[in-house]
Amino acid sequence: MNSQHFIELDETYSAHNYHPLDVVIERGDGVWVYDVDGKKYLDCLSAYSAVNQGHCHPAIRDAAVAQMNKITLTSRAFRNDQMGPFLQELCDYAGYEMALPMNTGAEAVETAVKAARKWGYQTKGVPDNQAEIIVCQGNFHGRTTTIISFTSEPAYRKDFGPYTPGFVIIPYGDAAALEAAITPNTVAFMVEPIQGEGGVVTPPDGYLHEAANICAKHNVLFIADEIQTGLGRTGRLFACEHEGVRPDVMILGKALSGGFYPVSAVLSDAPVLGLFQPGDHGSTFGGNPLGAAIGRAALQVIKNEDLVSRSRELGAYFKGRLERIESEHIKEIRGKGLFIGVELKVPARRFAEALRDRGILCKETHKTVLRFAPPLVITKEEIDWAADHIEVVLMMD
Ligand code: IF1
Repeated sequence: MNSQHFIELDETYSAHNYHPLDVVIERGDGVWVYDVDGKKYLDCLSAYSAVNQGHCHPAIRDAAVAQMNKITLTSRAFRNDQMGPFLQELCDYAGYEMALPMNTGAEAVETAVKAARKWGYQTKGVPDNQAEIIVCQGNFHGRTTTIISFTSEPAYRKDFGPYTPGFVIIPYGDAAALEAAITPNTVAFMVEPIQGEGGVVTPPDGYLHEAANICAKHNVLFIADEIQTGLGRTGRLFACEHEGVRPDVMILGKALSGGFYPVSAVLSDAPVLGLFQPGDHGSTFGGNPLGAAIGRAALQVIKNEDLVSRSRELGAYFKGRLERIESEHIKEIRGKGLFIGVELKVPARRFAEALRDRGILCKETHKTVLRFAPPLVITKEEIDWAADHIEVVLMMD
């Protein structure tokens, strides 16, 4: 079967809510993926940072298969022997008291919104239904109706109203704007430490630290959405660590499962997550034994293979190689660790297509930004190989 057959099926039967590059992937192994025609590509997107551990990591696969042979789903009506150990290992690693497991990133963001509002009403004393949450321009936190209510990207919200009230949008990277936006009803400030979809936008140095201090001063929860930046992607376990910030609430997803299965979680301490009572939140699949077993193995791989240091060192190397490219198309190179954005002065799509033809998969974001975020198991030699091709492609007219 050649690619065209599968492309035609997608075009006929799938809603057209994406505009993918026309490469039909059949299998993956580490940093490499293979299409249905047997052609091999270096994956520089990592499923938007969900496969930090590399595609089909054998240790995660073995844990998944072993768990599939035992039990996959119990629902939270009963307990299982995987969720508790998973959350203990996760909380120990991340430095929090408690966690609430969900599945997709958007569900975890919704969970954090509910947790912050509950804390606002029950602990801070905000009057009923008055809670406000501050978010940033250029944010991306998911696709649910509440989350798209506070996006600043028209395409993500148009024709999906009516919108959920209770959110205030301020400029990203501007701590003074945060302080000015806080009212007695503000329960939380939710922020991505580096904006992914926004185009790998890194805020000014000191911003996260200052924002966290402002939140503490005004009794406002600092919520970090580390769904994309967390678990090693930026060269630290969490991107907030670059500025020594420990968020009050941390949202994780994507690489929490190494890409095997949707696993997300909200982490915090008892004063916030301890407010949940039986019946006020839940999910059929959240905390299921298969997801939990996969999550345990996925975290173990990050530790065992020292992926955080790898990301820091190889990310600096990769960025250095890109910075040496003397292309007139390049406007700016941003990012930390293996989370790199190359902003061009021209639309990026044709460069992504040219790279695909040379066996490198990446995706343009915000029309002019090429994002390079390979699995953290990439080697220096593979980076050199990729950088050589990226250089040739960016030197095109
Ligand atoms: C799409 C972008 C990346 C996220 C952060 C929550 C979520 C995401 C910081 C929601 C998801 C995704 C989803 C995917 C494309 C993608 C993306 F380009 F749209 F922005 F990664 F950069 N917080 N990001 O990045 O997690 O519910 O999807 O599990 O929606 O098209 P999810």
